[in-house]
Amino acid sequence: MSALTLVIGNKNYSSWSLRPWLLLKHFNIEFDEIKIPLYQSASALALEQHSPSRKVPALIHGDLTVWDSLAICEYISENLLQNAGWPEETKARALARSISAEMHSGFFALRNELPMNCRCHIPGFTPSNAAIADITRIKSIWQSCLENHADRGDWLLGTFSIADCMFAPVVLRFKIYSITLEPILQRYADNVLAHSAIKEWVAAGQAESEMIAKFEVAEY
Ligand SMILES: N[C@@H](CCC(=O)N[C@@H](CS)C(=O)NCC(=O)O)C(=O)O
Repeated sequence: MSALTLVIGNKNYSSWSLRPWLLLKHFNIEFDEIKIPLYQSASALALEQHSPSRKVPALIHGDLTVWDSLAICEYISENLLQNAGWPEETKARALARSISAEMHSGFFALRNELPMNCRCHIPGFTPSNAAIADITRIKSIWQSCLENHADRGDWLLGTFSIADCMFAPVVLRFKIYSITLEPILQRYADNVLAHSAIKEWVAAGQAESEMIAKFEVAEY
């Protein structure tokens, strides 16, 4: 058993769980997983046992529990990666933190209307105006990050960072709901989708059998 355990929800649905999971996988950090299938009769008790917020993800490291996706990513970067979770350069690091925090605290319409569901593909989806505004803002963030850091690599800030983990579920949502992307953004999305850890997560999510009705968005 590893000293590190990440408590997650269903891989098919739990976008918050994916974020620190991807960070750990990308940097080849060994960890155990406890998966709590959400919104079932046993879920509340299991969540209460593992997470002070009664939500996933939570990270257990020895006798310490850290909860909430962004706090977990910060903890991993600081304590297990010698800060490699964030870009080294000050301005890029500030930008990475800003867009990660914006993702963490916003985009409610996108998150509500376009829930992550790895088993789904919805070709004719029409987002509301509020969701379109979220999508437009995300595209603009990606575009300016990619254009300004292309000399350092293919990720949002050039090198892979927590910002890519925070936006990875959005990449999946754009694919699931067939959101059209400009070529530079599509290249980024394809890069994320080609990541071995993302492929592993999606395959595991697709193999799950639990159904959560409110995340099963019908075509409309
Ligand atoms: N702000 C939290 C959000 C966590 C969250 O909402 N997790 C959902 C699953 S993706 C959850 O645990 N839902 C179970 C419940 O509310 O009962 C984070 O960033 O980790």
